Amino acid sequence: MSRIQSLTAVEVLDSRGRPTVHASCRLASGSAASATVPSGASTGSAEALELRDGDMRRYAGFGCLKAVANVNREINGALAGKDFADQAALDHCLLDLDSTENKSRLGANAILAVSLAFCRAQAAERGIPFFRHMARMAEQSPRLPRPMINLFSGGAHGGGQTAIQDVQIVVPSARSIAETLQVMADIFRAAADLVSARYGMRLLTADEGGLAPDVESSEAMLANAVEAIMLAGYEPGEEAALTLDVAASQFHSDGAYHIDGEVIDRDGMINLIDSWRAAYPIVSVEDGLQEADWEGWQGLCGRLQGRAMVLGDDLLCTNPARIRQAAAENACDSLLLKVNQIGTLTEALEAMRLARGAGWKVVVSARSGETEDDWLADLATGWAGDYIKVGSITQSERLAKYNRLLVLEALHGLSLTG
Ligand code: 2PG
Ligand code: MG
Repeated sequence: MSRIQSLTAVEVLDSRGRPTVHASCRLASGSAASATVPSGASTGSAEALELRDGDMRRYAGFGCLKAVANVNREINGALAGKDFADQAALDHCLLDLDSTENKSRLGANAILAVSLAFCRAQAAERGIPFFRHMARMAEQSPRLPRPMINLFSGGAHGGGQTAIQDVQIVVPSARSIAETLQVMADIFRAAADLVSARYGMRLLTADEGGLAPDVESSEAMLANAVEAIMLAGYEPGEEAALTLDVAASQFHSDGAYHIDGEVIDRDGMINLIDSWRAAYPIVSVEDGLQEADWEGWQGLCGRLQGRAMVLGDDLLCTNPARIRQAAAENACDSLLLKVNQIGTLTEALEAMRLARGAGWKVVVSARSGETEDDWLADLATGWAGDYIKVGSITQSERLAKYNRLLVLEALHGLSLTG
């Protein structure tokens, strides 16, 4: 049993300079911990509600003072002095208190910040590292996830110069996090030189620290990525493969996809993705179709199955009900797990278990608006995610997570998944 003594929150800023919620949890035993929540730019419509103030005089309406006040007053008032056996007990209490379908009353940002801070405080109370506490909660042996690292960004993350949002690199042959990051640094440097020579671009980075050159087409991002891999001295596919976040909902309107000056339908989109897969070493395709096209996702999954992962982000929103539907309909074969899409650790763990039960892969993901907090690295390791997606190897809000993985690898004798 852990007794909460106090819960407090503060408005802090994320990597885009937008407010977010930082919460602290003090237990009666004297153990205490804090956590900060991230925020997305290309959000799925089924995500839990991030409570923003809407006061245009502060941070263009993005202020989080209401969410912060909800922690300091109502949540603290209801939970302080109470005992909780475990994370599930705490989270269910938060859900009951909010009592809405999508956490719109108290805000998923307020609720998740408390859920995470309590979890860390319990780990401290038990005197064990956070990843180990997460592993016990999930009844898993901890394992390091394989990073999917951002190289190029377009779409909502790169100022919209191309339709597709992110081209990432995985290093399938790497035996450690350290080796993965070293290979990735070589590829990033080669890519930076390449885009500077080809597009006259200075080294400016997108939301997640990836390069965002003014490419002529989405496919040019793929070709440039393969060229950068080779320039860095690696074998495309074997030593460095591509994963895409198409984020197709972002360029779907009026029943069609608007991509590279063309207007194409669902079948056109499936054919285009499959042609990319045939021409480039692509091992995973996230959000290849828009979030409401369940039938189309079945077609895409049928086409790519066994060749590349069909990864659901906006389609699933880490929502157990949507994951059940997707598994029943064969709409995808892997889950992008973003804790703030659903709003509590307990529900995120349920999402993870459902995905595993369906035989899916799980990619634990950060958001495009992040902070220096590194809890995601412990979660991905403790819950033994197959992959972790954090963004580029530039910018400290990204490196906080990679650096934590390096420390877990070096000091805790953990090894890389799969
Ligand atoms: C995504 C995420 C992370 P955002 O679409 O997968 O890259 O972006 O946080 O903007 O939703
Ligand atoms: Mg995505």
